[in-house]
Amino acid sequence: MLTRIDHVGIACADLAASIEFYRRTYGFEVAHEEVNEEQGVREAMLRVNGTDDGGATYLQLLEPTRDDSPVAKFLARHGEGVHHIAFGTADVAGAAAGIGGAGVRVLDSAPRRGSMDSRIVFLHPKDCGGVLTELVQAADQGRHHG
Ligand code: CMX
Ligand code: CO
Repeated sequence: MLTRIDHVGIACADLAASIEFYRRTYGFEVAHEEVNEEQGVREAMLRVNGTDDGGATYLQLLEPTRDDSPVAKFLARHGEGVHHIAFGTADVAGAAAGIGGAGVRVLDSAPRRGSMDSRIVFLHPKDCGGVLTELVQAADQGRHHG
């Protein structure tokens, strides 16, 4: 079951400049920054809402670390902009199996590591109405779901 929007991923050419835009324009602050070599991104998570409703929602600003990465390819084709949307779940493997069983291509055969030690899988944008979609299980979620 998908229970919330975890984050919206935004492709940007210059991470520091994007962080500064979101700080200056909206007052959002960086909650976390990391490099994920597997995904080929340097990223910043900006918290939009807190944990009152059981899970925070973030903007994920993404700058590519290498030219053959998904975000570099996206920037070359489309320029900066919204790259993907991510739904939160307490059971990412179960959610991916259910959605894959309904005919949507699941791009990761097993969950990979995402921001802040979350577990993530991607769904093909061509099977999701043109929206690259990510499923996220936060590090502190789903301990009792196996
Ligand atoms: N949103 C919507 N459509 C997209 C897209 C995106 N982000 N990226 C690619 N597409 C579309 C392209 O526009 C293209 O469509 P057309 O053929 O109609 O022009 C088609 O998909 C193929 O595009 P491509 O540039 O050839 O890209 P690839 O097929 O090589 O890769 C994808 C696309 C989705 C399989 C790849 O980007 C992927 O595996 N993404 C998942 C991993 C990822 O994005 N990691 C970075 C984020 C990490 C994180 O969130 O933590
Ligand atoms: Co993401």
